[in-house]
Formats: sequence, C-alpha cells, structure tokens
Amino acid sequence: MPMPVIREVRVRAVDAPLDPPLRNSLNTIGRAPLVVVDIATTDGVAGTAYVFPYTPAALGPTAALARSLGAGLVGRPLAPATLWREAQDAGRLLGTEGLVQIALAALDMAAWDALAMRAGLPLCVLLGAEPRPVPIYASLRGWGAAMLAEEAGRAVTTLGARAVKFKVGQARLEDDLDTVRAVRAAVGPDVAIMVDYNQALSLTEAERRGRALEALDVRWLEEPLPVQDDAGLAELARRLALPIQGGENWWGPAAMHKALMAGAVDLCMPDAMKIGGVTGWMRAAAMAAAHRVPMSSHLFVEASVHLLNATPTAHLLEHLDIAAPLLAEPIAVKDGMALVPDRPGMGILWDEAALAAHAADV
Ligand code: SMN
Ligand code: MG
Repeated sequence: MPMPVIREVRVRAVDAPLDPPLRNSLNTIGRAPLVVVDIATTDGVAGTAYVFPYTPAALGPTAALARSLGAGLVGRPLAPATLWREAQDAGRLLGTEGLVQIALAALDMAAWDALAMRAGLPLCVLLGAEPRPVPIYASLRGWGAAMLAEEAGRAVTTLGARAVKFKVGQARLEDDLDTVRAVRAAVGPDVAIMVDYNQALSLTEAERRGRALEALDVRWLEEPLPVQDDAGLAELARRLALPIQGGENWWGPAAMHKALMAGAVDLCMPDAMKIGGVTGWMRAAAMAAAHRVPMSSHLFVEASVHLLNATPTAHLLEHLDIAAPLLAEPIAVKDGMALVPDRPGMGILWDEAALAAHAADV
C-alpha cells in the first residue's frame, strides 16, 4: 500500500490573548505566543497542531525553524516515528533541545494528527486506546489567597474539578500556607490541592516549606528545585512524604530517563511539546510505566486528552487551555472529566477568524 506523502507544511505565528492572564511571583502573562503548523498530504488529508514558545522573543525564531524543518519534510512519507528518529540523528551536532525541539514537536503532532485524520479515527484510537473521559485538575491562573480561593471555588462549581493546582512561592512561607488554607476553605475537604514552585527554591527551603505543606494535606509539590538538579530533587524526595511532581521542563525522553533513574520525582507530568510531540510522549509513557510513576500532562489539553488515554500510568490532565480563544470548539469538561472530541484526529477545530485576528507579524 502506498504511504501518504507530505505535500505542504504551513506555519503561522499567533499572539493569543490569555484571559484571565497567568500570574506568578515574577510577572503577569497576558498573551500566549503560539506557532500553528498545518501539514497537508498528497492524498488530500490535513493535520494541525500548535506549540507554545512561551515568550514573544521566541515566536519568530520558532516559526522560522518550523518552516525550514517543515520544508525538509515535503515529499517524505507521513511517518512521524520515522521522521522523529531521523530528526534526532540529523540533530546530533545542532542538538534537539530548545527551539529546535519545539519546532520538531509541532511537526510531529501535526503529522500524527494527519495520520489519524486519514484513518478517520480519534488520535487515541489510532494509538490503540479507547477514548475515555480523563480526570482533570484545574490549573489556576491567579496569585495570592483571595484571588486563588475565588478561582478554585469557581473551578469546582463550573468544571466539577476534584483537584486544583496553583502557584505559590510568596516571600514568606506563612503566606503560602495562608493561600492553601484559603483555597481549602473555598473547595471543601474532598478536593485535592497541589502546589507549584516553578523551580524557585533551594533544597533547604524546599524541605522547610514541604514539611509545612505536607501538614495541610497538599498532594504534590511541583518543581520545587531547578529542573537540572536531579540529585537535589532525589534528596528532597527522600526527606519528604509529600510527593515531588515534575516533568514540564524535560527536553525529550532522555531527560526524563535521567530524572527517573535519579529518583528525582514521585510523579511526572511531561509536556507534549518539550517531550517531543506524540512520538516523544509515547516513549515517555513507556518509561513511566516501567518505573510505575503516575503520569499527568502539562498544557496542550487537546493532545493530552488523547495521549493520557494511551498512557499506562495516566493520572490527571492539566486543564489550562491556552489555545481556547482561537478554537471553534475548546475541549469539553463534564463532572471533572475532559472528553475526547467525537471526531477524527486530535479534534482541533481552529476559529479561522480568531487566528487571523491574532496573527503575529514575525
Ligand atoms: C505553567 C508553565 C508555563 C505556563 C503556564 C503554566 C506551570 C504549570 O508551570 O505547571 O502549568
Ligand atoms: Mg508547573
């Protein structure tokens, strides 16, 4: 049977509004730079995906990389696992982390989407999994006790969320604890609470804060230390009963392998983009299964609802839908569960007018 062949790769840069904005200890992020990649095949199928290069300064360079790497795929078979392997080989000198990885992940996800579109199957079904609803946690955007308590209460009532996560890292530990207590008062005793330090602490401070948070029944301590410090994280994991969570900043399965071998996390949450798209995620999922580590997702709700269905140790889907303002049908959540869209591929339906309105000139 002839393979479908990649005919065209189209790359668009978008500056998506984030409403409400994402807040943390350092800044307020009101816009999300996204790169949208569309892959068309010679047999008339199209796949789409997006990536999030985090900062406007990286938007143009990421789009340029996706364009030039994408141009190299024209005429090649639509075989993302093969293309992924070849990209790893081709990138031995340049490296395949950073913006290169982000661009490759966009191409990989769009190629898998096209493959699933061609098969007429939801992506998770193509990956061999039944399309089941996936439990979410609401990833809150606010900062500080009052704002987060209000947002957490709303997530429980509107989404049916049974778990919420938010950023901490106030100058004083007592203010972090007040935030957790305020959220607890808003969500009641049965909703799980998790916190995220985004790599801000030292080992000593992480142990001090971790012990206090443990006593408040917090369920995971996310990225307490810099992501590179596997040894420090492993030491912290030994000292605390509170599970250490991490993975959103692992560049590819190799970084995850190192972290798991070091015992740096009790729970993991790779990011579909940084881990290497669908292909990278499936390798990560196999590792998590071998280590028996529960695996959640980071951002990319549209891809992740499929990927978690195909993940043996699937835990929770992070519900933070940064692309929603650009979609005709953002992912649906019912009773705290994200639903797999009932259509082929990942199910991303762009609102073309919104994409055009927020097109970035890079
Ligand atoms: C996060 C990182 C980047 C953008 C939004 C949120 C965060 C998370 O660390 O865990 O969601
Ligand atoms: Mg995080």
